Amino acid sequence: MSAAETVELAPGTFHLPGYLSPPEQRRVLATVQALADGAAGFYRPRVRGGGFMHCDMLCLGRHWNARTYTYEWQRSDHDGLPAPPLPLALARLAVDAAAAAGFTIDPDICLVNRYGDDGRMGLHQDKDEDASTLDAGVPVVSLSLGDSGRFLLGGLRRREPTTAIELRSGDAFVMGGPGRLRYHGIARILRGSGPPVLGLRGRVSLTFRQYALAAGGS
Ligand SMILES: O=C(O)CCC(=O)C(=O)O
Repeated sequence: MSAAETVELAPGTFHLPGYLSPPEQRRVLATVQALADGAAGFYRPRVRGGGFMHCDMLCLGRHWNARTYTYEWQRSDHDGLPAPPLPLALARLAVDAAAAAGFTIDPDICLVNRYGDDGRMGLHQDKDEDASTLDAGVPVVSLSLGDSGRFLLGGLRRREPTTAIELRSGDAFVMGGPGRLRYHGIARILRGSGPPVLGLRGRVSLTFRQYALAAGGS
């Protein structure tokens, strides 16, 4: 990890530019690509209104069901396969990024999002984890790879104004404590802005979460 700075943008909301070094980015991407090549790879989720999301997803540890907005062990809204386990090496990166922002997390879920040139994600809160972690403010930690994403950071209510932040390849972002339930989204992908050496077209983000405070919480 090579974070030169930790920028607190709002209470509990931290941007860690350049958190992953180029070799670390390559390692994380290689891990994601190996998982993507497995039986339960990326797929395009369909949300409860019937439309498709504007990114592909690959859920590790637990699967996030885009129809029910709940976590489950199998991808019941897609192919019924079990969610692949979350590799320890990835989880450790999230633990360390959280610690750099002053938080602790024992991540057991990672949602990997893959955005093409026209990828985006609407403004939303991450609130489908168990109340025990939400109430404790256990953070969501994200890592970005490839092209930059224009990240929108809002407040605790949807109608509050948003601030745009460019998340570049290698950046980490942490929302915990009073920032845990802030609205956020991805407005657009800045095509061709990623480091050429990574060889990734588009953007990949990994967002780590802890489902419940008690180990093995259901
Ligand atoms: O791609 C990102 O950086 C944000 C992803 C996100 O908001 C989410 O997975 O909930």
